[in-house]
Amino acid sequence: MASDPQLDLSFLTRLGVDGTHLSGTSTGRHTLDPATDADSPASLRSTTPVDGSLIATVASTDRSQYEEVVARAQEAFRFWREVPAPRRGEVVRQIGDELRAHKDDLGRLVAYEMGKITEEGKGEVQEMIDICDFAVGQSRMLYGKTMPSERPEHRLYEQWHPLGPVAVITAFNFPVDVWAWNAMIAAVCGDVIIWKPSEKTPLCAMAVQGIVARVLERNELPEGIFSVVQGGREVGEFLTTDERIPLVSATGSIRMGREVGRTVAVRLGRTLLELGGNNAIIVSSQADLDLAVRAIVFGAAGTAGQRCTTTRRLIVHEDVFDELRERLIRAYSGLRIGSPLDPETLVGPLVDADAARAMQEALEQLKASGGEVLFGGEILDGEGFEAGNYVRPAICLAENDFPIVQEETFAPILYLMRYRELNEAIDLQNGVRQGLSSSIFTNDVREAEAFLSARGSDCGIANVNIGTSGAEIGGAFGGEKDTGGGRESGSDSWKVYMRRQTNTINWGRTLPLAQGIEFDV
Ligand code: UN1
Repeated sequence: MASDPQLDLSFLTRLGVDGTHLSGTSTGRHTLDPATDADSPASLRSTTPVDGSLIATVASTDRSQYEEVVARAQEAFRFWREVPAPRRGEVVRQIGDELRAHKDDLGRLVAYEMGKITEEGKGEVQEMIDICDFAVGQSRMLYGKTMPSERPEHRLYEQWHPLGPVAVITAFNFPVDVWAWNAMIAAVCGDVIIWKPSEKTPLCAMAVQGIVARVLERNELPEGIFSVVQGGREVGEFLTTDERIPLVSATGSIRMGREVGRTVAVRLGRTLLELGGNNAIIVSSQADLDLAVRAIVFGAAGTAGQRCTTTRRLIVHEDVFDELRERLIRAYSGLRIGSPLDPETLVGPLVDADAARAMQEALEQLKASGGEVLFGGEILDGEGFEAGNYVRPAICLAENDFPIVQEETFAPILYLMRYRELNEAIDLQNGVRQGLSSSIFTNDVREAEAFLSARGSDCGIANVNIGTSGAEIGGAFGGEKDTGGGRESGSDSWKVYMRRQTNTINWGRTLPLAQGIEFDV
């Protein structure tokens, strides 16, 4: 393995995550000692999807370490909330600069630990840099409104204050970026952040924490503005049940989101949920098929189908159905599948062999419902594919109401279905429990506007002539229905990380009551 020139692992050293057994729990630059030894079941195993081999074990956070992390976070919050927001923005600007300096290495680590191709790994780091830039600007725009008071010599306005320690629970598929969406915005808002990354990608979080820690140190800022806890469900529950954490932002499956939502709701905390998608593209008879094919292949096969915005369903007008199907099969036949570290590769592995098996089960269920696999779907074997997690992206014929089509299978499976009238296509598009992303390909402005209107797509994201994945950070990101309703990243998502205070000031010499009430004493 080491003799393979593509497996130059020096980036691990440069990112400070080389070693065989690591402690991933940290507050700022302070790494808490491993609570467990490497063989303990409480250690996480970070394996690379490249060949399934072990990169390192990482100690899980135990209860006493967790208490230490929260104590430091609370202490840091008491300081950080008083720092002027533009000064907080300056710290985030420096984090953006550090990320720029480490973009290649961190992008490679993302590829190595999670399995997306290096180009997309670097794209993920670029998205972190973009959100840093956005957050710097936002730090000068935490606007509250001033309203006219109904009473004379009164001023009525609102202002926004930080919430406190915010938990950010992230998924393996975007192991660094989704943290940044949350953490960079929350940081300029004056919150402190406790991150629980996926158990499958602990090293990515450690590397990011190392980058952030340097900035904290240079600016002599307290430990605990940014912390990391590592572990599975139990560590997640430390956070969701903890009344000291006013907001839990969680990305992952619908099942996980329901649990997080329920647990946090019981203590009347807030959640920001970004859960599964089941995203469709409608291809009209008026579509530019050249554009559509490129967008569909990137959306459905890119990231090996492991984005929450992945295109899973294709709803095609019957007039262009046969042509589009053939063009897609041709495009899929040319997709280079291989190591995510090879610059020639377009489709990397699935995260692990379990995911490949889940894909096989989904295809079996599809066939049992009467669907058909038109292309691909198999697990690849042979040299380089020994780990059992490389698959050929699949194109299938399906009906929207097949049970498996209603599910999000985190793998590259594209379900094709046909339609005749646009309303029918929109009903199919909306006819799933999830509501994240959606698109239409059409050159007909009436069709496009109908799709975007109140009777159109019911998703949080609705696009025209671009695919379902690859959203920019400037917009609010998230979806409706079982996707959880949360909005992260751009637009006014910052408000989720703050508490709103309404202030009324009487600068007169009398005490008029609102609503004209007389109450003389
Ligand atoms: C995710 O899959 O959780 O829109 C996030 C996109 C990316 C983010 C996806 N910017 O595809």
